[in-house]
Amino acid sequence: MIILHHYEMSPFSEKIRLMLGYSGLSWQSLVSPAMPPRPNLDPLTGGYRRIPVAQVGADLFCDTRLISEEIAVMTSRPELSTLRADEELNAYLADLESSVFWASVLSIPPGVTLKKLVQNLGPWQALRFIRDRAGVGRSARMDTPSPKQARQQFRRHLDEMEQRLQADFLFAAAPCIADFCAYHTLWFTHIVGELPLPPDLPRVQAWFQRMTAFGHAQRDEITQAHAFAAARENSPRPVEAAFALDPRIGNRVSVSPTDYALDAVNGILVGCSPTRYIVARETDSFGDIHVHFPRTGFQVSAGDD
Ligand SMILES: N[C@@H](CCC(=O)N[C@@H](CS)C(=O)NCC(=O)O)C(=O)O
Repeated sequence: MIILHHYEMSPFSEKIRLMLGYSGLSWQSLVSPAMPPRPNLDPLTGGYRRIPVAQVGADLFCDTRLISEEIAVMTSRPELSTLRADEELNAYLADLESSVFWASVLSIPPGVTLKKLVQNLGPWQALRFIRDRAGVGRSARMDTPSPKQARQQFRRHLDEMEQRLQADFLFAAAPCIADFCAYHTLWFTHIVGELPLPPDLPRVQAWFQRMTAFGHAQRDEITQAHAFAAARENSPRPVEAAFALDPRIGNRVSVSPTDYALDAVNGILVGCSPTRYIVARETDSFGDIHVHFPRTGFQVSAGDD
């Protein structure tokens, strides 16, 4: 059973929750704090700071790109994976995951963000959250737009979606990974940010309702103890022989994102496929853990000995 470490207001988590709904895959939910420290997760991943993370036993999957790939395999729905994506789709996804995502976040009026944070976290934690995210912003290796530019950019994106929506979904009559990547940014501005769906974009509105209707499938809340027991009582799944050919296999490495929230995970590189890195961590509490990262957006460097 897949465990999703997530929090309610997280747009990237919403992408995965909706994919689980679309696939009809029951899942276990462990709600993480909205900022580090994350006692439910840090001991498992060894320091990856982003949300969501998926867990199956002693395997941890970081980044929604890889979580989507896992759901695609588990549910035989290749349309949820980027593996078959052509150049056009890949370029569209890259834009959605970076500039459109930041345009959506920065479009939301600061007063609404503050209100939601205080409602969800209380005043003291809301303040901590703002300081935490300011720190993430300062260490980021990417440019973000001003709020005015963000609103214009997000509106241009929605106009382009309206044009693109000639069928029920963005690329065809059935949804694919792009629909889920586009959904979570609009979910964030509309549901979390309380901005109305533009009334002059009827296809975008209908698409949003169609996507929302997938729901979140059967979600069962679990405790940290349950997630830890799953890690302790299982071994990582075997690494395919074809993933053990890279000359760096067996080296101590450090894997980190290349754009923002740059915290690295250290361990031994045990797998390297065209799309993922697998890092083994030997832990006192759980035994061996494998942490999986997509190659896209992550870098591997020599780790500390
Ligand atoms: N590329 C990542 C992005 C994930 C991401 O940025 N998540 C946000 C929350 S929605 C995050 O982790 N922010 C920093 C944090 O929560 O500590 C993915 O697809 O999973």
